[in-house]
Amino acid sequence: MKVAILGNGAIGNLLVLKCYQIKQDVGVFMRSQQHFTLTATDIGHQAHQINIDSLARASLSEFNLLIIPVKAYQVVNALKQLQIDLTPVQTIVLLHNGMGVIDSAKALLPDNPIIAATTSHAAYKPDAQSVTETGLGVCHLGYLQHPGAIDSEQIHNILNRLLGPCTWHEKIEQALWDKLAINAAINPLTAIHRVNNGQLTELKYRADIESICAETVSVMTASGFHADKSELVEKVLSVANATATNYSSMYQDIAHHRLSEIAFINGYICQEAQKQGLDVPFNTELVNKINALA
Ligand code: KPL
Repeated sequence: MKVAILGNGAIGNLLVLKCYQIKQDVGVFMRSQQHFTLTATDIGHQAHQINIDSLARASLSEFNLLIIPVKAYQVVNALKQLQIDLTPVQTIVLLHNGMGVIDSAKALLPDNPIIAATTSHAAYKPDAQSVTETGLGVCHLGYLQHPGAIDSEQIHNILNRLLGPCTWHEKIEQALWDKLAINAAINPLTAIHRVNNGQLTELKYRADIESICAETVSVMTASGFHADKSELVEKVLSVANATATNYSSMYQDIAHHRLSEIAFINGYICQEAQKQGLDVPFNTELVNKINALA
């Protein structure tokens, strides 16, 4: 079983570390061919030096499983570029925050098994050649199309070992929405107020969290998904608490003047609200504020 990872973001590098720990051979594909030593510090503060030789696109077809842990806004472009070198027997895993790329991914790779995944495993990338595992989490996965490839059992096994504990879903969209609903409150508020996740549990942010969650729940419910406002507010506060010292990915993107995933988180809520004829003024304002900061 050959595993490949696209890109060297924080989660991509974390997956390289996990492969190294379970002695799974892994190929890494980057924008340019590079050779470097990744310093990967695990959750027990142990640093590992891992040699990375990024591969040429042409060798992509040798891999059974390709994990794509890039930002939501990079997924469609990445798939367009990979499309020609992929064969239909290769399983693709999409692993990013936010929603809104599923239809494009299916249209670009109509014959491949595609898995969507969402994880709370956390990592921080202090520089291009280092990664630090900052939190052990869980992973939710499910097929978007073509389950049951010949090697699916082995693929599940590897994903369970790399990203476990894993929950496999018949319908992954509910789990993707559940994660998006948490990100929709934590990510923009931490970026706008320049606070870490833990500070959001202060009472002064409660009204904003409640308003965002109320809108998210109304859109989820109208779109046919399960959602409950008090459960969601509780969940947001518990994730903020559990990741108290983390700076959210959106905080970091804005602080480093990088593109944020706002269009795929609160922007996605606005887009789905429009389809359902709902007004979501709080989410709209968050999108505008984050875009103004970018
Ligand atoms: O997923 C996250 C993110 O930062 O994008 C949370 C759960 C908010 C953890 O920081």
